[in-house]
Amino acid sequence: MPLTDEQITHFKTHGYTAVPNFFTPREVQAMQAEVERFKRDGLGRNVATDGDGETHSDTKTNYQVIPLNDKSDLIRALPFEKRVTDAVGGLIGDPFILHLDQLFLKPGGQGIGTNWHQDNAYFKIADPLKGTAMWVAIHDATIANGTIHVVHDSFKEEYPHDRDPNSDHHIHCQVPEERAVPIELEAGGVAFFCYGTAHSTKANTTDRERAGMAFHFLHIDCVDRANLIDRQRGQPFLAGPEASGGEAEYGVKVAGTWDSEVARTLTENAN
Ligand SMILES: O=C(O)CCC(=O)C(=O)O
Repeated sequence: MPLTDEQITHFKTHGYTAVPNFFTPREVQAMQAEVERFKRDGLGRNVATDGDGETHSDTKTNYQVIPLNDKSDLIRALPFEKRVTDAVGGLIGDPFILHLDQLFLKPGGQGIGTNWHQDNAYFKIADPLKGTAMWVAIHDATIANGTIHVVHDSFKEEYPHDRDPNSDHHIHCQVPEERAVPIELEAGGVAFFCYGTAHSTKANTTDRERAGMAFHFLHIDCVDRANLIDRQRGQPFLAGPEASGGEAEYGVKVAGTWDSEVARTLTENAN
């Protein structure tokens, strides 16, 4: 089990836990190379707006790429990695699916945060501890460059949400700021926070870019099979009797390919 009992208890009691060094420096290097390719190929878009929720900003950037599994064999393989499925199973219980995968990139200087929100304001699952995000620090994530922040114990509360005027599609809420906790992580560290935990990132005030990759996992009890699982969209079963290692959803065996994808990515980028 990649998580300690203490980390699991903290998640179940307070709604989040941080895990330093979850990915190795070599794995981080491969993920960073993929992020560079996403940028080069223009696979994402700036979702920041100038205060009206509509007008795209030229001065502020929140560069989002969603989904990732259709753009990168490396990132598609990541949620199948045993370290990940063991950790997620320990937190929300088996069986579960990959619900979402996305990247948020904040350029130095003009990168803005993603405002406070509870993922459950979007997804409305009955038990907010049955879904979790795994937010991966692709670069060192510090207070100065706007790392992820969470609100302690906030999964026990529901905050009213409305449209965030600084994003073309996100929602936001007010939170008890005195309970906000910044989670600083070296690249490769991860933060798990359940669907009820209010979280945000902040402006990147440094001159170097910072990216976070967010994977969301949902217990099968909370999956509306009729509406939610669209196998073509890549929401694979990752654990439990229906898990096929990706074959059912992607038509190829993805489970077990993480190490070879890391090696392939690094080789391609060395040339
Ligand atoms: O990295 C960010 O800016 C936002 C992350 C987020 O909202 C999430 O992981 O759910």
